[in-house]
Amino acid sequence: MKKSPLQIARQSYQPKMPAALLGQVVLREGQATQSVADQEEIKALFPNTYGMPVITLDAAINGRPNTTPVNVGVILSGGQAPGGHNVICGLFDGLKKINPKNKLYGFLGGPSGLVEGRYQELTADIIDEYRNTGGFDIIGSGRTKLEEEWQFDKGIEVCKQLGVNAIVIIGGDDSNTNACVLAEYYLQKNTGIQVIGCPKTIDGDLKNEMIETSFGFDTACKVYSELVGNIQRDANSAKKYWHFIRLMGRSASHIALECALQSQPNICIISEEVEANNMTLQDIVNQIAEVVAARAAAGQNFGTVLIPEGLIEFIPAMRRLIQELNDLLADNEEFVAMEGDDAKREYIKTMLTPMSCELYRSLPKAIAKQLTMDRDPHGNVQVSLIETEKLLIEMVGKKLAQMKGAGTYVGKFATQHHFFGYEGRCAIPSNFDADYCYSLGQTATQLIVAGKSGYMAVVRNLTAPAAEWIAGGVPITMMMNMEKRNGKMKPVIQKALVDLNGKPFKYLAEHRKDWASANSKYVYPGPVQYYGPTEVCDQPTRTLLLENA
Ligand code: FBP
Repeated sequence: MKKSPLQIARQSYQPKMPAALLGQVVLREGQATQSVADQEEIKALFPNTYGMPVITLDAAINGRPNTTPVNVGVILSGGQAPGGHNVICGLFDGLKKINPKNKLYGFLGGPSGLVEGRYQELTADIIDEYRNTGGFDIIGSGRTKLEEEWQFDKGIEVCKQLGVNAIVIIGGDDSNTNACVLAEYYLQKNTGIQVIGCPKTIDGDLKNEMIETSFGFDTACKVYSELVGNIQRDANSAKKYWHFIRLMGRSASHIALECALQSQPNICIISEEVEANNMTLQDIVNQIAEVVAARAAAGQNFGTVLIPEGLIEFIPAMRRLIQELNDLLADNEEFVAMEGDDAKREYIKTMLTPMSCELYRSLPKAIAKQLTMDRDPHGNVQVSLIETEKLLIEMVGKKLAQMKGAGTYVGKFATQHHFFGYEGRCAIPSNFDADYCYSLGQTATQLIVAGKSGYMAVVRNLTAPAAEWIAGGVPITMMMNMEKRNGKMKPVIQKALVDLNGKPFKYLAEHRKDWASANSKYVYPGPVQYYGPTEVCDQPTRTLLLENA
C-alpha cells in the first residue's frame, strides 16, 4: 500500500506514556466505590462488580513479570475515533512485554465479531502497519449491541475455543455499559473471562469525575477547528457569505463548543442552553437574524454560525415531535410498505397530535422527511442525517426578508452550508490522542494481568506532561445510574452534556457578544501539527485546559 511521507514518519513515532507505566507496575487500590446514583438498584443488578475500588497504577520497585500467558480479544465498537489503533498497539506492546507468549485477537466488525466468532490474531507485522494511524480498519467496527444472554453465551463459546481470558471493549457510554453487563455475567457464570472497557468517542460525552475526556475528541475537534478557521479566513477575505456549519457530536454540544473556543466564530449555538432556556426554533432564528442584521448595518454581510448536530432534539416542541415519530415509526410495517414521499407525509400528518402536526407541516419538506428516516439501533433518530444548517438558513432568510420589509435590516444574505463529521473521525491522531490511546492500551493490559474485570481503563491528569499522567482503572458501576431506555428503566453510564456552569461554556458566554460584533475576533487554528514545539504539537483541547485549570 502506498503511503504518504507523513504516514511513513508517523509509523516510527513513539507515543509518550505516564512514567509509572514504563517499567514494572504495581496496583494500588483505593476505597470501595458506589454508583453516582440509584445505588441500591445498581448494586442489586451487579452483585459481583459493584463497589470495587478505584485502581491506580504505580511504578513498582521490585516488580515481577507475569509469567502465565494470557490471550486477549479486542473489540472496536461504534463510530470511529482517532487513536483507536493506538489503543490496540498499546495493548499489544503491553501484553508482549509482560510475556511474549501472550496473544491478542481482534474480533472483526465490532461486537458482532465476538458473537459470530469472526476474529484475527493480531501479530507484530499487522500491528506495525497501524501504529499512530487514524481509522478503525485494523479490525473494523460495528454498532451491534451486546445485551442479550444468548450473545454473551456465544461469546463464551468463542472465547473458550480461542483460549481468550479477557475481552477489551473500546467504545462509548453504551458500549461500556454493555461491557460491564458482560463482565458481571461472566463473573456470575464463573467463566474466567474478564472484560475491560476503554473510553472512546469523538463526541466527548463520555466524561465524568473519573474520566477527563474520551479519546478522539482532541483530534476530531482540531480537524474541524482548522476547517472552521479556514472558512472564517475565506469569509473575511471575500466578505460575501454567511457560513452555517453543523458539527457532529450527537446530543452533546461539546464539539461545537470546543471548535468555538478554538476559532471564535460569530455565533455558536449550544443545544443544552437552548433546552435550559426553553427556546423555540423561531427564538434561535431570531437571535441569528439579529446578529446578521447588526453586522450588516456595519457593512459586514458575512459571518460564521456553528450548529451542534443534536440541536433539533433540544428544542422542546421538536423533541415532542421526534418522540411521537419514534413511537409511530417503531416497527411500523404499514409505513415502510407505503410508496412515495407524499403518501408517507399525508399518513404521518393524520397520526400526529395537532401541535406536532402543525410543527411538522411548517418544516421544509426535506427536513420533515429526514425526521422520518431509519432510526439507529437504540431507536433514536439519526441526528447526523438531519440538515439543521439548511433549515436554519431557510428560516433566517425568511426572517431577514420580514425585517427588510419592516426597515430593520439592510444587507445581503448569501449563504454556504457545511457539515463536518466524517472528515475528522479517522484523522491521523494528534500527539495527544496518539499518546493518550497508547497509554490506555497499556493500562488495560495491566488491569487484565492483575485479573480485574468490570473496570474501565483510565488515564488522568491529562493537562500535565504525559510523563505525569496517572493511569488506572475505574469500576464501571461507579459511573452508572438508572435511566429510561425504550420504555424500561436500565442501568447506564451517565452521558455528559455541556455543563452550563462549567468553565468552557462560561468562557463562550463571556466572549460571544464580542465575537459576534462587526469587529470579528476570528482565530485560525491551522492544521494539526505532529512535529515541532510542544506548545504547538502537544496542546490538549481548550475544554480540557479550562476544566483542569
Ligand atoms: P459514537 O457515539 O459511536 O462514538 O459515534 C459518534 C458519531 O460520530 C456521532 O457524532 C454521529 O452522530 C454518529 O457517530 C454517526 O453515526 P454513523 O457513523 O453510524 O453515521
